Amino acid sequence: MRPEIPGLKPANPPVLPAPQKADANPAHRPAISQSPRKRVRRGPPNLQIKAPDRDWKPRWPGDADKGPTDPAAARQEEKAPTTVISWRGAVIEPERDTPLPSRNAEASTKRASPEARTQKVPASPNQRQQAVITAFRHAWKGYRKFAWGHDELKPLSRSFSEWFGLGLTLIDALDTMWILGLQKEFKEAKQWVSQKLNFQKDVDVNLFESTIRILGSLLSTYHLTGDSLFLEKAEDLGNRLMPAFKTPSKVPYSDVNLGTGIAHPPRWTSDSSVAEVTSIQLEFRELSRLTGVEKFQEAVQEVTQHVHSLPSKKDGLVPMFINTHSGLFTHLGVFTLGARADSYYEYLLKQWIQGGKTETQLLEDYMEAVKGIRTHLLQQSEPSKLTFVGELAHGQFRPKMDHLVCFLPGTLALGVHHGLPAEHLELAKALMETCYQMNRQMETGLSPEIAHFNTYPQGKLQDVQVKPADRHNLLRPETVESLFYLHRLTGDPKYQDWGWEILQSFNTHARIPSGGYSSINNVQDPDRPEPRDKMESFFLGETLKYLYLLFSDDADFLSLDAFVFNTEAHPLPIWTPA
Ligand code: DMJ
Repeated sequence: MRPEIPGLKPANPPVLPAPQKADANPAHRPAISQSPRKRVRRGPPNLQIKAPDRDWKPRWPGDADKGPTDPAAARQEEKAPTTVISWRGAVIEPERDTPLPSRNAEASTKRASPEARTQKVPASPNQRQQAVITAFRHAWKGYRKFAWGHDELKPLSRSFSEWFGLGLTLIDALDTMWILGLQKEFKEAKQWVSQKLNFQKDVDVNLFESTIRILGSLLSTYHLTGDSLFLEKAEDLGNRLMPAFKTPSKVPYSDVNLGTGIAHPPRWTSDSSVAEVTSIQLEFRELSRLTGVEKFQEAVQEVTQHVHSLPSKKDGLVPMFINTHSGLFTHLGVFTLGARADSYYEYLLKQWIQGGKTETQLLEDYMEAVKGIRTHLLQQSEPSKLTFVGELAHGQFRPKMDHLVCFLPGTLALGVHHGLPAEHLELAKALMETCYQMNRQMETGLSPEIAHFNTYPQGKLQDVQVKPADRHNLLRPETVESLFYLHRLTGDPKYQDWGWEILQSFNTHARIPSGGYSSINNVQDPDRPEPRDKMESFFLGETLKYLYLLFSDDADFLSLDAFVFNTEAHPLPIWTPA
């Protein structure tokens, strides 16, 4: 039975289709001709690898026979204060050995699970969606020609860079191609996955990044296509990531070697980022549900439970680092919704949604965090009174907001779609306007990586100020991601218009004529935006996907009642409510 939360508006139950059924990127450390588009039939085929158990439920540590075994965790649990939610009274350069793809797509591999999530055939793309398809094809043209099978395109040098050596862009873009109806491109990419993708490789990968981008995309593509190839690859990767959890605290190390199974923290610390260890849950839980192998979800639920029990939060806000040995938060007293903490908040809500809104603790933590944001991090800028989310460092407020924080309006809106209070939508709308202005007030129309807000009336100063070190744009998705949710929630076409402006700006300032798009150094100089020679995989995995979905008026396509998007924009099914 689902626990009732007093005051919670009953939400539409997620509908399962009938049974056919802080980041660690180094960049953040510092046309195929378009033929007339045929109507593409999307939707899953038939078969089955292993049917997910429809009654499958996440197992929380302590649910059954086992509790936390780590003494530090146990100590912290003893001391942990009771979470109180008061919301409306509720308690609640590498090898160049990969050949170009063959023009012949391989024969279809065996088909998979009847439990793969079905999709209605979407309407034919409208004009704006066609423009996204054109942008995708241009990006793909560069990747295919100069970086095929490698991680990231360097569009200016017409080359590539490796991070994990796993064809990151190709994998991250798989479900986008499916969604955009790019059958030919999808088939070529699938052939590469089938023939070339090999996780038995002596390579260190970042647990979080490989989970959200690779595992997430493989699972999502499995659902959209019903093709067991993608689930097999996902399970192989999941197994190889598991050694990361073998730490004294069970809070995972940041890195793991896929070939040797040796996991380790970064060289300079034994800490992991809080966002990284708490934003792998959607994917590992889904992998368990699909395979019936519980160890994946057990490992991540243990982390969730442990982080839930930790002290040193501030009204639901978490520090940015956690030690893998002690299991305790470190670098205490600094609170941000930006890098290294961002998706912790996102995954509280999204796991609650994924699990059919049964795991009340997740909702409680989310609601408390939203309250904490309101209390400690919200201020208004001058002269336009834009509501922004700043940072708190040892009691001092800093009017600094990463573009990464622009995921928040979308997440708040998603919560409202699932029954959370309307006041969250009001906050979402205000923050959405701010994120739009972070783009609009720049000469290129593209947001800087970090904005500083002017909080005192000072002559002609604009609201958004940018420091020279922060004026780059990495083709990030967060603004358009939130525009997508805000449009779905409100139907207000202004959100589509704002997204359209941003797409134009990418085309004007980041498009490289020979193929691909590039991150740029200076969003304030439209004459010399200085391309940085890198196309991030999330430009194809997220940014263009969210733009395409934003421009659609079909709310049933990838319905928010049937799917929840992971933090890399890969849609995963919402489980049947209990
Ligand atoms: C993506 O990998 C994900 O959206 C992640 O949550 C944050 N960083 C990038 C995009 O900005």
